[in-house]
Formats: sequence, structure tokens, C-alpha cells
Amino acid sequence: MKKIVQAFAAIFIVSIILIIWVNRLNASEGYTGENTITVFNWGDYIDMDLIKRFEEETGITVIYETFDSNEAMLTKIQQGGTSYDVAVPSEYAVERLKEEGLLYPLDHEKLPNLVNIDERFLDMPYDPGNQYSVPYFWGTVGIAYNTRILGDRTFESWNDLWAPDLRNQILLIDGAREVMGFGLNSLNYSLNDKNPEHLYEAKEKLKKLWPNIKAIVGDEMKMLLVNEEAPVAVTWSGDVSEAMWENEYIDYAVPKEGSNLWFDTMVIPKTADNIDGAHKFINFMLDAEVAAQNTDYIGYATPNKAAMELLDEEVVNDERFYPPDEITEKLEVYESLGKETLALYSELYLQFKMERK
Ligand code: N2P
Repeated sequence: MKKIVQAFAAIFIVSIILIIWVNRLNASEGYTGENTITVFNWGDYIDMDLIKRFEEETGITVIYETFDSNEAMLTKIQQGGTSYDVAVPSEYAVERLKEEGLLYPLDHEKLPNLVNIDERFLDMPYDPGNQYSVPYFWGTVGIAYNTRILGDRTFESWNDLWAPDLRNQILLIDGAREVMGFGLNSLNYSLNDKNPEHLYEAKEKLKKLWPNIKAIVGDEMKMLLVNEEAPVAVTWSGDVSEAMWENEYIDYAVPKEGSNLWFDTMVIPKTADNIDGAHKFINFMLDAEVAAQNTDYIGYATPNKAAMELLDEEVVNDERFYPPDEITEKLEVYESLGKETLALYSELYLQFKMERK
């Protein structure tokens, strides 16, 4: 009899362990339930302490995953294998997700902190009425350069990058739209150009930049700039403003031919399991104090007006990273190009990357 009891006890314990293990496995696969959300964000784009704070305040566990381009994020959401509850697409990717019916409309009643966002960033053409998205960070694409190494050299034109004396001196951020975009801008074409001939021309011109390119990099850009691994880089404004905190010789310019003005947003994809939890997370990130802490940590420009009041004046008055309307009006926001053209951008970018000599 004793043996039977022992056997039952053993089976019971093993079952409990199995249940816990399966639950954990489900969670790590992103099968989010009542008390879990899965957040899908760009790499290095949140203060992880805030995730901890959100978990403590709400009792909701956050599974956190990252991506390195809008295209990679779109593919994952289109495939639908993971239950992403919140994602952080840029504006043109919001348009694309909308077109494909892959977003849940936001319930503004659950987002009272939306009032904190500067009106300048609400009701934009890519999402009228903010039906599906709320702004997270914004910025430009431009040229970072190190004045200790380069003296008083300036970068007023994209074409300055092709100067023969910059051999092996330039880092590029790894993004098809970013790189093809400045290639197009350097030829005075729009960075939303759909003409295949113009796109090909831009790719050929970029190919001629190879002798000057040291590397094409991702999230390590900030660190490489700080460590002076290269004196010039084409990247997102926020990476540069962050790097400048640690290396005072770094400066930033948006070339005169124009450039990209971008807005990253928070959305609830159709893959979501916990829509209520997703709203709670978005509302938490819109809180003034939370957004200020996040901005301080990430270094990108916040669209949160209430948060701006809590930040150093020196930071929010820096027109290189918080450009006023007169400047942003001259910049272009990426448009959703349609499947075929986007594929052509990606294909030409890939060809360019393989053409290194
Ligand atoms: C942060 C990436 C910023 C994305 N590492 C700019 N859209």
C-alpha cells in the first residue's frame, strides 16, 4: 500500500513539473495568456527597467522580442506564428499593416495618456485619427561626423560622402530604405521614388561609395561612434544624440538635398492575445514620467510633450535632434511603396551589399 501511495505521489509531482514546464515553453513561444503580453520592438529601443516597473505595477509578465528592420518585423507579423500584443513599426510599415488588415483599432478610452502627445505628431497622414497607432519616438536620417578627427569639415550634401579622402571612413546603418534613400536623395530623387531606372541608378551610385565604407552595422552603431571606430556615419538621429553624450566631438547634419523624417509608433497587431494588456502597456509608455525616463535612456526624440517638460532643456532645445517645422517640412516621410517596389528596394540593397570589392 505504501508503495502505491509513493508511486501516486511521484506521478503527481512529475505531472506538476510537466505542467509548469509546458506553460513556460508556451510563454517563451509567445503564446500569451491573460497575464502576459509579448512586445516586439527595435533592438536597443527601451529602458528595460521600465518593463520591470510595468510588470510590478500591473502583474502582467512581458515577453520581449526585438527586430532590426521594418521588413523583418512585417514578415514575422504576416506569418502570424507568434502572439505579438504590441509592436513598434515605423509609419510606412503602419500603412502596410493597415492595408493588410493586420492591426486592431486602438480603444482611445483605454489610452488616457494619449493627451501627453504633442498635437504635431497626432492625426498624421499614415494613420488619420490615430485609429491604429500612437507615436513612440521620431527623428531623421543624417550624417554623424567626428570633429576631433575631421577638424572643421562639414557635411552639407550627401555627395560629400563620396570624397576620395574618406577611404574606409564611413559606417552605414543597415537598412534598405535608409541606404537606398540617401542614394536617391544624393541624385536629387525622392526617397519614395518608384521608378526602377532611378532606383537602379541610385544602387550604381552607392556601389561607387564602397571604397569609403568601412562597415554596414546595426545596433552597435552608437558604440562604434563613441569609440571613434570611424569618423563618419549615416544613421538615425537618435543614435547620434545618444553617442554625443559620451563623445563630445560627434556632430550631426541633415544634408541639403533632403532626407527622411520618420515616426516610430506603438500598435496592436492582429496576432495579439491580450488586447487589454496591450492597451495597458501602451498607456504606460505614454505616461509623462515613463516617457521621460525612456527618452533619457534611449536618446531619441520623444513626441511626448509632457515628458519634454521633464527633460533637460538643453536636450529638447537641440534643433539637430528636435528639428522645428521649418526644417521637417523639407524632409520626406517614407511612404508605403507597395509590395513590388519594396521588394525592388530590398533586392537592389542586397545587390549593393554583395558588390563590396
Ligand atoms: C533603435 C532603432 C531606431 C529605429 N535601435 C529608427 N526607426
